[in-house]
Amino acid sequence: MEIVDHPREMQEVALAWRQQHQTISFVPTMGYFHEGHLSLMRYGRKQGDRLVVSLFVNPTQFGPGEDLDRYPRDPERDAALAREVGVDVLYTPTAAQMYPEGYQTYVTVEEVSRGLCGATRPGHFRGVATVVLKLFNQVLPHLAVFGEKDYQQLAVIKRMVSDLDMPVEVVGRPIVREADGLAMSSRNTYLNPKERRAALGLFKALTWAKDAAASGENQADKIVPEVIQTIKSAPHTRLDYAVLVDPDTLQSVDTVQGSARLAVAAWVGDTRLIDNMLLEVP
Ligand code: PAJ
Repeated sequence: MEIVDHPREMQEVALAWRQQHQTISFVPTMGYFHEGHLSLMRYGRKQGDRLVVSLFVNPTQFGPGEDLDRYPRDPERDAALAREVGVDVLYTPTAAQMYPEGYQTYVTVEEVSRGLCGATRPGHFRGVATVVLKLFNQVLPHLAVFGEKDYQQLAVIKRMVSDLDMPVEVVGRPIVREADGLAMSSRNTYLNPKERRAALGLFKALTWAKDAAASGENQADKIVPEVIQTIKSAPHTRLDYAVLVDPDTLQSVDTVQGSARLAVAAWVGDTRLIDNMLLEVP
């Protein structure tokens, strides 16, 4: 595995591969790898001749007062895990290389970015879309792999790629969970033992809703209030949102027509957690 830390060098490596007709899979990350990240890498490994993983804690997607400074980091462990998966290049640019002095270009995906996490974290998806577009231009992937854990992020990236005619295929992969159901996240490390137990409220609420839908309940006004109640009643927990949405547009729906996504976000202690689940009504 090679570690590349400069955008120009990354692009040269990618261009050389492309000249040899090799296909490039790409997994963008902010590091502190867990099984969720590794599952994306293993998928990317199988799909392409070459696999690039980027590790960059992107400052433009963090708002004032968010956790940019304390975001968990362990570059040596990450490099060892990436090597085990068979990553060809671990790409680790610095903020100064990504956003040199004078930098002023940003991408806004208007509507998909607006609700859900976009409402609580203004500017977040502008930062995400911008850095992902830059990374695509540096890594030149044929295939880019994202997790459904960040469901709105996946929808934003798909929209951007389609709107801007970008020659890359975007694939979303299932959420990887801890044994008890908590969605894996680098931010779970912020939780103390009491908060870690309380954090299960999100999964419990989503699972209840999935079961209710599977038993034929298709009305949002029957499902969502119960989900809100379950999350609110977990200790140390403050609800941000619980919304039933169309899987592509992320507009909220009143009725589950076949399938819909239930997306939730809550603070457990000071840690903001997100999760979501596919609801299917037979
Ligand atoms: P990060 O939070 O490090 O996540 C990197 C990728 O891993 C994302 O596609 C995310 O959806 C996926 N992922 C995280 N937890 C997962 C889980 N439990 N199961 C499956 N996939 C999971 O998302 C980002 O970084 C950044 O916003 C980024 C796209 C790199 C842009 O800066």
